Amino acid sequence: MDVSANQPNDLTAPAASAGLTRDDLVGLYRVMALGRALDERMWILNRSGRVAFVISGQGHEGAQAGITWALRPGEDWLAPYYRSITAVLRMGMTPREILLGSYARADDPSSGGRQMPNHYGHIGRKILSVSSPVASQVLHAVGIALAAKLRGTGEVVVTSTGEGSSNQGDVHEALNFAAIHHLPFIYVVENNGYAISVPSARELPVDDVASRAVAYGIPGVIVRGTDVLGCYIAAKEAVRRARAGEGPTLIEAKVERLTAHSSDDQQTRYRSEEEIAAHRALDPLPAFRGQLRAAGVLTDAAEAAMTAEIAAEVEDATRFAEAAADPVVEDVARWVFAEDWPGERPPAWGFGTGRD
Ligand SMILES: Cc1ncc(C[n+]2csc(CCOP(=O)(O)OP(=O)(O)O)c2C)c(N)n1
Ligand SMILES: [Mg+2]
Repeated sequence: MDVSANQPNDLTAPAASAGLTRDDLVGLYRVMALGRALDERMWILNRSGRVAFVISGQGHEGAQAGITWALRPGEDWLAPYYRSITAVLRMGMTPREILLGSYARADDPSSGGRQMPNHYGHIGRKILSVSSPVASQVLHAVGIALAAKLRGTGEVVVTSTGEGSSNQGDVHEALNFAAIHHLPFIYVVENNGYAISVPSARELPVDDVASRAVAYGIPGVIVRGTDVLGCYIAAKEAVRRARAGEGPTLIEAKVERLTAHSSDDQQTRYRSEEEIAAHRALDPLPAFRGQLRAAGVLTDAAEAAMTAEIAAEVEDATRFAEAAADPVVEDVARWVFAEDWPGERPPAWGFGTGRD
């Protein structure tokens, strides 16, 4: 089901009927704009030799903001992937924390500087650390969803991958298990049409990853990344299902990758200038901004203030991370073993017993 086929011209009425206030709409746009500005800064830092690597969320912001807006930050779980910058900002990571990761500083909450840049993670915000083998987080996320169900916490677990990664065996195992056990789990596929240089026609024998949901007996919903409201509405229903014990949902967001795969890739080797320009026209940021401006939700004054605030936040994060300390060699084995587990230790319960 493609729920984004007809996008409203004036989104205030459908937003209100979806339970979103004008502040929500501005908040959605703000987190997208912050994600974009921070991402653009990372490229500057990479090209000027300050950070080693960037893998970008540009083009994915609308889907990530809309979907995560349906979650409760700090209570629900996110198992992100390397393009999830806007999603992790929404769930509570700060620009300072994110750039500490880019600079591989000691205080990087993802891993104390051990992970690649953009391999987000934050224990306190219930954001799992990204593993480089794509889609491995999908099984981890289902494990957390199983724990949430056994403990009756009411938590929902969302994970995301690209469409190429959706072909990994882990995804089949995860969806099969989550569907059988009606777990509070949402699988988001951010379909940007490429897996590095491989176009989707060489990755998938079907047009829509969402069509595979039928094999698990779960809903498969398609949304467009330019339709932020549609992304929210789809996620809200998936969250409702999850909390009601009705099981998982697969959401496929059709998005654009507005940059090369990463800072180590040159996309003009495999994409024409015309194609890149056409995809730029599907940038969710100006699309959503236009909707908010047309609806009178985003005024000149509000936008000017927001732009200045975001610029200051990105500048502050850069200075902070630039000045932060590197990890020390004596700490290299820390976090390998659980000698310093932060917070509550996980109970040692056996599978299917429900409790310790
Ligand atoms: C198991 C595994 N195989 C291959 C890779 C190398 N790799 C990293 S990203 C990527 C492409 C993934 O494409 P997609 O899932 O569509 O995500 P996108 O980068 O387009 O958002 C590949 C093949 C990897 N990290 N892990
Ligand atoms: Mg892709």
